[in-house]
Amino acid sequence: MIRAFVALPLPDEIRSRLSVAQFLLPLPRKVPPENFHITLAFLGEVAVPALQEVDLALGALRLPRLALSLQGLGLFGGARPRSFHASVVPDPDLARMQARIARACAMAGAPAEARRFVPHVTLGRFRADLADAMRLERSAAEGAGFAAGPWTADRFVLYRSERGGDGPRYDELASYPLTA
Ligand code: 2AM
Repeated sequence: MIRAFVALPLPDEIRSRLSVAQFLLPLPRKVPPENFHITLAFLGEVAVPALQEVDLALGALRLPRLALSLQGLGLFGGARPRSFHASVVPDPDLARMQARIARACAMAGAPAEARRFVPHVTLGRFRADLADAMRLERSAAEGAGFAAGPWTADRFVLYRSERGGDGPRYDELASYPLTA
């Protein structure tokens, strides 16, 4: 079984902008900049034959390039935040792309975890107590002016995620071009 997900990688320039923003945040555990990405479909543990079907299905999709931007910082998890992120500016073409990729994965036998699609780049994950939560909320509010991009997304990637002591390690299993 392989723990897998589909995501958009980020260009170096956007990664650097995010790591500067991240440096200034009081995050207990920071996602390393090489791990920054925009998740499109989290597949969980997938058997190798199903993953091969997913690869074929994703390779057969013809999806357009997208101009994407980041705007603002936020928290997921309500009163007990679990993660801190930069928000992707909502884009109907991105939502369509995500839906088509999720459908292709499901038809290939690896349904994505059902979560409402809120595109973002996770900067830190943690278990926050109330004091941390308030500090992080303030940082998110102060980060409302954070903006990066636009950049052109010209590919999407099937990643393998391996859990390690220092956090997960992501490897590219396959890359699929987005065509103009
Ligand atoms: P997150 O950034 O919002 O935490 C790889 O783990 C990617 O898949 C992460 O970006 C993570 O989203 C996303 N993901 C979605 N559901 C997940 C789950 N149940 N477990 C781990 N990662 C998940």
